[in-house]
Amino acid sequence: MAARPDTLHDLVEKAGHILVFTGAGVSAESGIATFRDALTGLWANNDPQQLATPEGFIADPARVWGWYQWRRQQLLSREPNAAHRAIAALAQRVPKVTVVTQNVDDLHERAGSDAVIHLHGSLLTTRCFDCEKPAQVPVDEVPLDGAAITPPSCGHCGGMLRPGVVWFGEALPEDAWQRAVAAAQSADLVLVVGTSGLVYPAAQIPQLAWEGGATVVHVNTEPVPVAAEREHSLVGPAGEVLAELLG
Ligand code: BJW
Repeated sequence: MAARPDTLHDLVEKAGHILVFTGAGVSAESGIATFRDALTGLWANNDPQQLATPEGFIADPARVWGWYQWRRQQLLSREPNAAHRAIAALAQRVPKVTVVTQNVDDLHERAGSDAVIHLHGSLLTTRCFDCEKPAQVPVDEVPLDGAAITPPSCGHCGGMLRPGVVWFGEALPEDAWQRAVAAAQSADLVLVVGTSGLVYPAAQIPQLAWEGGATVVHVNTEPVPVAAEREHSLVGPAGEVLAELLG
């Protein structure tokens, strides 16, 4: 449904609790690849089944570990963009803002958002594939290109270390999921920023909020089909659209 921008501005100004639900598109303007872009996405030249499943890790741990170490290294050189900053600044004006992200980067936190809920884990954490104890692994300073690197061994049980992210077929962290559901149930406005909405159960969050009476505003470079009342699509890069909407 189309809405006049001043109507949406009013919704932001009057909201008591805004839920910001983000995906890879919010970090695209920081130079971090999205997943499903046909040309530049992380899956364009990679099979998700081989890189983002426990089975893929077992089949070729060095390939998967090397890919994630390359992404960790890349993240360290990236900075939050205007979208992350606009979202962080929102907390100064609205009684309550909850940021729920599917992203495994830390750009919301570096922009100043507090208590960000990460549904798909973090690139910056590592744990044992077998005993699940956390471990600290520095990022190599030597430039990595995604080449295979044997994962380090767990100091407790000798198992292989793995990235602290959620792969396909794995459960989301229960506490993060419960907090995201609770936020969806109490928000009166949801900004859905830069996600294809294809991956479940995360994609249920905006729907749950809508069912609870919230207005849902999609911000995406592609138009998002909106069938319902209280649902709007704003088209454009997240940095620009959010600066306009929230500025
Ligand atoms: C811009 C922009 C700009 C670009 N500005 N916009 C129900 C039905 C069918 C299947 C399932 C189902 N329920 C579960 C499943 C299975 C599966 C699933 O959803 N599969 C689908 C592919 C069909 N889900 C799971 O397996 C989940 N686990 C689970 O269900 O467990 C059950 C269980 C319970 C109990 C015990 C055991 C199991 C886990 C899902 C984990 C997802 N993990 C990944 C990888 C994380 C690690 C890593 O980074 O490598 O998470 S996959 C990947 O997709 C990543 C993302 O967080 C996620 C979502 O992607 P996102 O963020 O939407 O990115 P894109 O690229 O898709 O979209 C970017 C968007 O931005 C686009 O729309 C652009 O247009 C836009 N954009 N530039 C604004 N500048």
